[in-house]
Amino acid sequence: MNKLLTLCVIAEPGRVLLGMKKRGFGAGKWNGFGGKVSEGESIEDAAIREVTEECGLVVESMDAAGILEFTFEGQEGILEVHLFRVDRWSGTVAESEEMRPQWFAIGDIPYSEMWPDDAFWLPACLDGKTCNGAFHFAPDGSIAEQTLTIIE
Ligand code: 6OG
Repeated sequence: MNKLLTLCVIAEPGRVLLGMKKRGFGAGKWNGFGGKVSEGESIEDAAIREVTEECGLVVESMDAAGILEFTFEGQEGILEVHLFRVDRWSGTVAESEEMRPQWFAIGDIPYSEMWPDDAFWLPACLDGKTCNGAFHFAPDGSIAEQTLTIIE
């Protein structure tokens, strides 16, 4: 069975909020905010909960922005990551034990310090498009195979 996760892209015109993952899976990389869907929890509720836990903001409005599947050579299982674009929120940005949030201008997104799939789908997501894809990672962390469909 696929492992269900969420990933929220918090953006306003010209900039995006990313978090430096401080521990666990993906530590040392900038990413959007999200995590595992708990048992009995809806995917949307998990997305909203993770944003508040990781960066202090309260989601006021978001749209579903696609589904990305990640697999890893030599490992069983599929990570099914549900993407959301958050365009309205309240509260103030706060560092958590898991993430150090920082705003980046759209032209300064640190792709070299992110999961390598991000460079393929994040620009389209920031443009309001829906991204559905699958990325298979080689043991060295590079992408061995990928498919990506971008819907306007
Ligand atoms: P926790 O394990 O911390 O949630 N995630 C990925 N994000 C990108 N951009 N690329 C990947 O390629 C990813 N694999 C997982 C989903 C992990 C968080 O990291 C995201 C979650 O938001 C492999 O609970």
